[in-house]
Amino acid sequence: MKPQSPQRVYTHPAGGRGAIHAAISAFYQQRIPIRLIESFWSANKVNGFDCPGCAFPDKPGKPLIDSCEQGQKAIAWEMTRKQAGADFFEGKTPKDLRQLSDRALESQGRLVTPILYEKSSGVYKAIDWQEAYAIVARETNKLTPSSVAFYASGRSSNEAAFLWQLMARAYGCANLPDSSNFCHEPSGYALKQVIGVGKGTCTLEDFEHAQLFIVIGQNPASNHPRMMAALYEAKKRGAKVLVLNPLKEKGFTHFSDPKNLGELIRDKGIAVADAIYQVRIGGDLAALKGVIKALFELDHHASDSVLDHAFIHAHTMGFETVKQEAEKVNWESIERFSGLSRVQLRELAQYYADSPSTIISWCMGVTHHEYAVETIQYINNLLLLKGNIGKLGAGALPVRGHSNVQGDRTMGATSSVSAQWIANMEATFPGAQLNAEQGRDACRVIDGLFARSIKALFSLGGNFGVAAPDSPRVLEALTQCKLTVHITTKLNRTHCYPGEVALILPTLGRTDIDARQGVEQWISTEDSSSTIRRSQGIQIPISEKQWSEPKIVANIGVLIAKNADRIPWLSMADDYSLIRTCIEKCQQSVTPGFEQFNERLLREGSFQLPNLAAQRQWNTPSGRAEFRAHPLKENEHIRFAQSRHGNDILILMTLRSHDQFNTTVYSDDDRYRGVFGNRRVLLMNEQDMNERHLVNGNKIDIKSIYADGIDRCVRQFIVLPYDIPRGCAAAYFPEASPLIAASVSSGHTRTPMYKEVPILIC
Ligand SMILES: Nc1nc2c(c(=O)[nH]1)N[C@H]1C(S)=C(S)[C@@H](COP(=O)(O)OP(=O)(O)OC[C@H]3O[C@@H](n4cnc5c(=O)[nH]c(N)nc54)[C@H](O)[C@@H]3O)O[C@H]1N2
Ligand SMILES: Nc1nc2c(c(=O)[nH]1)N[C@H]1C(S)=C(S)[C@@H](COP(=O)(O)OP(=O)(O)OC[C@H]3O[C@@H](n4cnc5c(=O)[nH]c(N)nc54)[C@H](O)[C@@H]3O)O[C@H]1N2
Ligand SMILES: [Mo]
Repeated sequence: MKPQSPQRVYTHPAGGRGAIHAAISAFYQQRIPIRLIESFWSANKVNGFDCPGCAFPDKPGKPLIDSCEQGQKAIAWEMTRKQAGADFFEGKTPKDLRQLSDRALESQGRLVTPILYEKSSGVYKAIDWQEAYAIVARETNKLTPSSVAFYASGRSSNEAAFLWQLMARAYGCANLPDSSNFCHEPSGYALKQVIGVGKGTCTLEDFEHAQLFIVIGQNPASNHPRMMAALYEAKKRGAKVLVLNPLKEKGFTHFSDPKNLGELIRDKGIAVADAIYQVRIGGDLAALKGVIKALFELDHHASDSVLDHAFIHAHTMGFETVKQEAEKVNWESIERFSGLSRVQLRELAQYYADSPSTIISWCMGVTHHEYAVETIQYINNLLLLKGNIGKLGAGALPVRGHSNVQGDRTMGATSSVSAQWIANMEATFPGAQLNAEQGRDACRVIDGLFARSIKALFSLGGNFGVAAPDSPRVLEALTQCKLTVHITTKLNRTHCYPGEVALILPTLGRTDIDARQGVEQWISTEDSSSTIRRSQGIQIPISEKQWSEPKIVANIGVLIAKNADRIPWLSMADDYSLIRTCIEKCQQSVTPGFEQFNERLLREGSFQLPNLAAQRQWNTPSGRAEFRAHPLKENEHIRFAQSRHGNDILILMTLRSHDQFNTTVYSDDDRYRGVFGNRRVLLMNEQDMNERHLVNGNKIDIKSIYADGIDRCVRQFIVLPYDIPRGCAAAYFPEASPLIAASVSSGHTRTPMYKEVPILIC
């Protein structure tokens, strides 16, 4: 009998009718009352709320109806009127909750009351806020601060993130892991070293002027649809778009902007990419080296230089080392590592040479790798060679994930901050006792959980145990904790793995009205182009027992901080402008551009932080933008696996489908990739399947091979033939996450190698 396959051909364009249909279904599925649907148009508008989807910047004068399907799904998911109340939890054990799928857990709806779990009773139950705070304080104060970790996901506001790090440090703890550790950490680290700022240098204005876009390791049609729309507009005005990706993602081959009526009627779009280079997983460093080698060849042969020697001379250092490295590296190894031919890489170099202004963007296809930092510094090398930083229509664009992940960092919610930041906090809150150490990041917290030296996890949003590598082991380790405290909008799997004492605290989301003493509060966020925006909810919360993140954090802070009276916790909780005044003080000499933070947001709704690199001011030790040369190296973990199993090893990348937001899975379909009704699939090259005698629809088990010898396996996945380079495979996050070793991470930043997993099919 022929095995059943969830694969179907999707002939429609990405975007287009499908996007409108999916957005409408999301409103319907989440039972959003019709009268509230118009409020969706308040997303990213002055007096509206910041879209809780991705962090791609938005146009100030965008049309009334925004066509971002993904943003609308994220909003519908948050605005749902469904609720998981006291009745739902009453008498349930963690085992009961674990029976539910991830989707079923979140589909219960918004959390509306604090929930307590105690190992002694074995069940969850609803409690009131005062009791919840008293328990958190009692349990936290029993622990040594260094054994506690405070995790933040990137959905919170600047105000909540600021209080979060203040609370942790005032309690005596610097362990502040955040979702950036799992995400763009290598981008910030790599860029800070070479251009002096760890953020992207582009604005939306640059998007409108760029002549060439090189999009590396990113799937914007699914994860940053507003960027996809901007690429589509750029293409229509004649700009070129090149893609480096193992997959020919649908948005690049066939996309229609849902706002284009003609395309909507014809159900047809355009090919946005001029070329897609199907690089091998982990092959980008080699590919970039190839492009640079080809660029030097072109420069050598051209009568007019293709490089911007004036810029290189005036602004950079290290040019010679990169040039020598480009001469030294041979085409054979570039081709072997990248999986691309020299003809392809020379073609890419020619496009680049011909473009007067180029933006290079990247996302997780670059950062979730062993040599992420080296690769990003090569992206920078390529940009510097043609002076593509600090020029209109050009720049480096690490496209952030969560809507406020960049802002959380600017607010110091991270394990490693500058001495100036601590000094400013001490000056802002005289007499407060703050821990000034460098604490544990996410992977080091996971080490601590495994070693039992981390005994409590606080989390401001997120789904730590599922987002983490080695997720089954991390979830299990959480149950060994003394205390877990989650401030969250909805229920997720991490909450089903409680510590001995556990609290789940229901919070307001971005779309909810946050009234304090009768006055509506607003919060702020920062997007990928460093624009800070005011955000105000528009929906009456479904329960009076949902409290805002700043209020919850401040109420815990006042109970656990040392010298708590030196910080005006409760006044800040009642008036967020006080928090913003403190933020402004703490940003002095740390982040330029925070002057009159509160007043400007009140007056203007948004403003952009200056980016020194974009003004060609280099805050590096040398005072110049730096070229950095790195040799090509094998990924040692892949090499180890190959030394044991030879060519049977495939390299696996774990991806998002079109219908999920990280660990929140909206449906089992991934329509752009033609996969329907099942997420437990492995996308493979057809020849690799033939070699293993596999056919479309076969069920397989997958195990990963690492030197630590730990058994990591996922079962009953379905193999699907797919256009992917030989030796490479893809599966969805988080279904395939149990295969990923937490101990194996990028050398510089300890970002997990979510996209470079050596696997065997069995
Ligand atoms: N709707 C929606 N929006 C989101 C999210 C979501 O889950 N849903 N998540 C948000 C978050 S937190 C983030 S970080 C971003 C994630 O946004 P993306 O980075 O676009 O998401 P991934 O699915 O991880 O996709 C990575 C892409 O990199 C490619 N890739 C994998 N390995 C390699 C490689 O070695 N080289 C190259 N060149 N390409 C590679 C994959 O084929 C895929 O196209 O999106 C944000 N926005
Ligand atoms: N295998 C694999 N693993 C990965 C990745 C991968 O590509 N592959 N990607 C990694 C990346 S890039 C990231 S950023 C991480 C994401 O890791 P996390 O940020 O930890 O995970 P999310 O799924 O975004 O968190 C979703 C949860 O946040 C809560 N939430 C939603 N909105 C709010 C809010 O407004 N306030 C509060 N307090 N809570 C809220 C809800 O409970 C929801 O269930 O995952 C990482 N894990
Ligand atoms: Mo992310």
